[in-house]
Amino acid sequence: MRVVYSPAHLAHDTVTETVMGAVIPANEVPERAERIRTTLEADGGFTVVDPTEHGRDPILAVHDPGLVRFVEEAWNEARAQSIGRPNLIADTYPTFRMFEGMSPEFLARRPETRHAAGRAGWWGLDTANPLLAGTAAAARAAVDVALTTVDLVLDGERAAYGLCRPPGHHAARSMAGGYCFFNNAAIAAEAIVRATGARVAILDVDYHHGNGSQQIFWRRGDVLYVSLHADPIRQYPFFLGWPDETGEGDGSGANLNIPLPAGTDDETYLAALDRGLSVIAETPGDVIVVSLGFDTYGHDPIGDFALTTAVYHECGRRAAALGRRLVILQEGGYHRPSLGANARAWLRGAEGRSYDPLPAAGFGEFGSNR
Ligand code: Q9C
Ligand code: ZN
Repeated sequence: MRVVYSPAHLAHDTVTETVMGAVIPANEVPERAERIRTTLEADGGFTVVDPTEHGRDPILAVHDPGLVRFVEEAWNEARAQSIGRPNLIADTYPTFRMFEGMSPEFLARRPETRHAAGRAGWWGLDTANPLLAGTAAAARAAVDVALTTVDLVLDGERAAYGLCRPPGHHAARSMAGGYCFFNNAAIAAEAIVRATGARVAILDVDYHHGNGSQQIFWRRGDVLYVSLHADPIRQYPFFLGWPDETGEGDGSGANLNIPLPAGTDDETYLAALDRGLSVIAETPGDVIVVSLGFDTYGHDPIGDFALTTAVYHECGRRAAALGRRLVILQEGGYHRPSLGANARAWLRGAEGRSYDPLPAAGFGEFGSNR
């Protein structure tokens, strides 16, 4: 299988994030993608290829131009405003309650502040997307990785894998958040719709609900969004991901949320996956965009599921068994020692290769995240 990878992600070299205000070592770090790449290279069955440049237009097909401008300008702007921090993290957000009573027309005329941290809040959901000197280039490269993966599949590959970093599924039309800047999977799905005229399904198996992907296609019947995720009653993104969110207008019935409890194990997960896959099978279309996360793993530091490496092989096998072509894009997954083995298992399953587990070398099953 072809693996699309760009080293541009290395310059999005996050060091810290905050949890409820406390500074902690970042979870979404360059080592994640490097672990996956090196494990796939060592397997021998994968070929790593460079992305090709696709420009801004496919990004603007799903995102507000203001968000794209913000990501491109923010770092230099923060420097120009003498905000001398290693990274830019917002602390003030325009929650909708601030505007209660104001008409949509009035609201649409609220000007964008020029303060760099204010802009980060205006275009952001939360504090989990630190912006650094290399962020804009990395976010652009992640989109090129996704679109090159689309090209490979539209040119005839049954399946291809885009090692996107930063991830994308929390980024909505006008909003970054949750380690995400541009929504790689949504941009890929939109590009497929435009190239083929056919319907596309997004299968989101990251541990978190992909609020951004859901929002972008909420009123769209041509892109089906199916997500398995931690129930928002206990987990980020808290405000979306509930099962009654099924889409509106043309998108009515084209959104399926399957929230899952803490401790979800392999068996429960596979039953939920089968439910999601059967809905995809009932919908016309030939390509599935997979938002692939490994924060469902039993040892993930921010998740609470109990999945094993072996089940990822079975998940990949079942996703491929629908007979559709797969554009597989990396989202989350934060237990660094296991990421390579988990990605390898999923992708080997999707390709119809045996599981053939790696010896437990490299990390103990109860090893640290380092
Ligand atoms: N700072 C993805 O998996 N909240 N994003 C984390 C700790 C945000 C996860 C709280 C989690 C975002 C792509
Ligand atoms: Zn996640």
